[in-house]
Amino acid sequence: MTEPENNFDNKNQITWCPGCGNFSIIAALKNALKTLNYKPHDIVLAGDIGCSSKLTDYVEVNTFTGLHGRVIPLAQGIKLANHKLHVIAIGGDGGLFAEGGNHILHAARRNINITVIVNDNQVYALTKGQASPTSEKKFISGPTPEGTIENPINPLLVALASGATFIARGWAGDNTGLSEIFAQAISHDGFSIVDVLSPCVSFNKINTLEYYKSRVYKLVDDATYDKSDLTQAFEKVRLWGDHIPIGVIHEASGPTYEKQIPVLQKGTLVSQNNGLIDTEKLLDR
Ligand SMILES: Cc1ncc(C[n+]2csc(CCOP(=O)(O)OP(=O)(O)O)c2C)c(N)n1
Ligand code: SF4
Ligand SMILES: [Mg+2]
Repeated sequence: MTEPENNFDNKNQITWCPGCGNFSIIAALKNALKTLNYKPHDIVLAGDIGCSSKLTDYVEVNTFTGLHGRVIPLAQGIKLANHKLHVIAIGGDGGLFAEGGNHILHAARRNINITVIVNDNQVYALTKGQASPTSEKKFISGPTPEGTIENPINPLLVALASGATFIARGWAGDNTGLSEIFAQAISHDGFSIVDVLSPCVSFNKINTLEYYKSRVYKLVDDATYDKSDLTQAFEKVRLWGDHIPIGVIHEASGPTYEKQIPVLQKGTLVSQNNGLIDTEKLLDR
């Protein structure tokens, strides 16, 4: 008997604002999971806190939500407990690049096989629009009425410099392209990060869909671009302004963290424990 088609849909009521970039991200993600022919029980979506992380409520897979900024440690813990699972961490630019900014450096240098998807709306959206680490300089918000005086960070440059073996930039306005990027990121054997330029229609009136429409171009259309070449990747990832490349910027291979841990070669930790861990003994120690 063939299994019924799975769309990863559930019945939870979606509470995002109409026009929010999260709609494109969730559609692209479900489509990527379908393309990869993954089953819901093989996937864990780990969420941060924020509008973006509500996505975990709307996809019919295993989910777990932690504290703001801590989704990467959470995802790594899940991966190490059961490395057979496909683990995807979802969060926003605030949680992932401010509160939890340090975690990207270490997950990237470890090359642990998880995928990080960032809804980069360049604002702390859930808390009503404060400037985030990727907000453009002079961004006006409640706490910065005269505009921010800090420069934004380039998160993919940071990830690349930390040793990430897969980095990509997506755009919510290109849903098909986004889905292809997600599929490549999730099937990559190692740490992958996709930074998605995504509109927050309620609190970011600068970086709208229209703003990016005239600026983005697809790297796949550039036949001379070699994503395995680190020098080219460093050049491309720094481009910003009138011409912003989207697509896979860098992909390389290397041993994953999990494959270098001897005990994991005997099977998953959960299977070795029969799913039972004596917490009393652990606490006594
Ligand atoms: C440690 C901590 N700091 C602050 C908050 C309050 N807080 C909750 S959501 C949020 C904004 C989230 O922004 P972002 O991560 O960019 O996600 P978005 O809502 O934009 O998708 C903040 C500041 C919190 N919950 N925990
Ligand atoms: S506040 Fe912004 S990010 Fe949050 S749901 Fe509305 S449009 Fe989306
Ligand atoms: Mg945000």
